[in-house]
Amino acid sequence: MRRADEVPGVGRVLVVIPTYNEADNIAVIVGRVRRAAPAVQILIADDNSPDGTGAIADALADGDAHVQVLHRQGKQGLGAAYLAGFGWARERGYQAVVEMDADGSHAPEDLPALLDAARDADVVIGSRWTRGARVLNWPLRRLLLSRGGNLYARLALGMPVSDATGGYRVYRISALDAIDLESVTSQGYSFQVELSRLAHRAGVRIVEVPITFAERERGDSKMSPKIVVEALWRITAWGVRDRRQAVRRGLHGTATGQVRWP
Ligand SMILES: Nc1nc2c(ncn2[C@@H]2O[C@H](COP(=O)(O)OP(=O)(O)OP(=O)(O)O)[C@@H](O)[C@H]2O)c(=O)[nH]1
Ligand SMILES: [Mg+2]
Repeated sequence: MRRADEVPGVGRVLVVIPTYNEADNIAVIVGRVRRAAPAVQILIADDNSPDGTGAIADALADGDAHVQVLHRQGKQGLGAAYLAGFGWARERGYQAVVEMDADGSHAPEDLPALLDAARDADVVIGSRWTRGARVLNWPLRRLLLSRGGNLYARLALGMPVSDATGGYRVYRISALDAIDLESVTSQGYSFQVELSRLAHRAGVRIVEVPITFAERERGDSKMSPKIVVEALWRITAWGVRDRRQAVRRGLHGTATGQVRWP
């Protein structure tokens, strides 16, 4: 393995980009990642997009040894695509994976800062809601949804994370090994909250880095009321479960201090 394919202090890094109908975006985002972070490898995890994203991804992979494609049978949700990408990375000996949307909301130009932070962390969360971050062109209802969702997640789960719903992250494979990924049940965006929670409970080092987040310019959002409802009820269920566990531990005198009450 050439050292040029390693990120100093982190190792071999795979950027997983899940796609569903991102034909207008995928080539642009891949080009930006290649320029911003030439050492990383890219895996496009496409759920058999009807708009031909998979064929464009194949053409990109044919022309660049740093790009590969994981074709999946059909739309199974963001979480399932990421889990498949994580497994792919682990099987091939990568030391870290990056989660990044295809629509340009997650600026590849921020990736070097995230990878830099990963030198001293197990999980790096690109945050929209920490000092120095910027959110561009988002309508008020999306701002409110994100702020409200994060506030609720923080209160319900007691996590010291400003952007538990954000999907621009670096995970060391060793951190994923410390998390029981088999137990993950989220399909949509609650996947990000679920992984934040599991990482926090596993006691791995989580660091947040401010990012510049921009509204997608091309293509359609896959955000839906169903995804919001899934996130709300799952966060509530986890919060209730964590409190029950904390109470039981307290009763038996074995509280670990892992679960923090808001
Ligand atoms: N493989 C796969 N990718 C998906 C699926 N659902 C969404 N994605 C991808 O996940 C990323 C995030 O989805 P978006 O539609 O941008 O969701 P969002 O960022 O919450 O919504 P917008 O801000 O409106 O863009 C994009 O790269 C999508 O193409 C899915 O079921 N399978
Ligand atoms: Mg998006």
